[in-house]
Amino acid sequence: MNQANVVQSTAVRADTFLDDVLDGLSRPHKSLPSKYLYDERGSHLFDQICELDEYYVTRTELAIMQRHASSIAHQIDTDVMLVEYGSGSSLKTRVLLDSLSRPAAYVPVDISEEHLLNAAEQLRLAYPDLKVLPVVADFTQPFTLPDCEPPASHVAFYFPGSTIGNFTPPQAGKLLQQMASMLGQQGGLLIGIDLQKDLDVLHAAYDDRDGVTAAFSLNLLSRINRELGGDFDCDRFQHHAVYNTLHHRIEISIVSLEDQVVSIGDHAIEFAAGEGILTEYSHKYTVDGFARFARQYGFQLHKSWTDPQNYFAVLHLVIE
Ligand code: AVI
Repeated sequence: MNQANVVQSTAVRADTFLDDVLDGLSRPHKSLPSKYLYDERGSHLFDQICELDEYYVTRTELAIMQRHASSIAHQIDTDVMLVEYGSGSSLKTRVLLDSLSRPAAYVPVDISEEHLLNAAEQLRLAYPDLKVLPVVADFTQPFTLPDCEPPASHVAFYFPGSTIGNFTPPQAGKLLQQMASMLGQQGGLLIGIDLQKDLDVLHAAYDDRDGVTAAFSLNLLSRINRELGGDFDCDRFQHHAVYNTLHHRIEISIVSLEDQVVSIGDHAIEFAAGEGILTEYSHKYTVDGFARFARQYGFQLHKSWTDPQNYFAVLHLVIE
């Protein structure tokens, strides 16, 4: 594809990986940013997670989108600039695009340029009449929306997958605030959120019997070994996923099975037996709770759709 069509918004800094890892592992409660779970192998493992019987999230959201496609598209309306937070490689995007009449442009936003451009190319082939204007950016930071001709009448943000759940409430609030300030008065946000449910269902979804989620977590240690010269022995660590009923979130950590010292380049990191590295939160909401939360940042719940089991919800929020 023509590189000139790509809007490069935020420079992506690779050299911060080491700083972030050393910073996270030197804290009293060790942690690592979840964005580093998604290297090539991690993304591949995440695709496998999405196919698992236990991981209801992906298929449930897709089913909601399929079942309510026309009603969802109706809220978003014609001449829209649809801006997706993510590369747009999922089936959900296509369900939405299939149902929209006359979108002015489709703008996928992703930090991974290669992944973004591949997905954009696939969409151009599938929708030859659609203007696809990819933006390479870290969407947790403000970015510039591309111009399109003729201009769109309004903007709709699409943030599927319950990815918002991986942010802490302050981070999610900051993102919603940024979205609200980028959207005009006519704009809206279509967002997927995972709902609170039976603990057994949640535990199985984040610690599946085939160990795919465990491999996804532990790949972060292998990535540190590969890219930063670490010497983690993955057999001496274990994936751990537990639901925190106070904060309504799955907390995923990698737990050291013994006292040990790990090197990353010249740095030595000590682990006590049972000590964890927090790698991910996955918050679970109620529709009302999320609507209340979003209201603090200028959004009002306009409409919501759920599945028959009430496992997942897609919300349309508009600027108040
Ligand atoms: C990407 N995100 C919505 C997933 C989730 O369900 O929170 C990440 C995940 N981590 C382990 N399994 C899935």
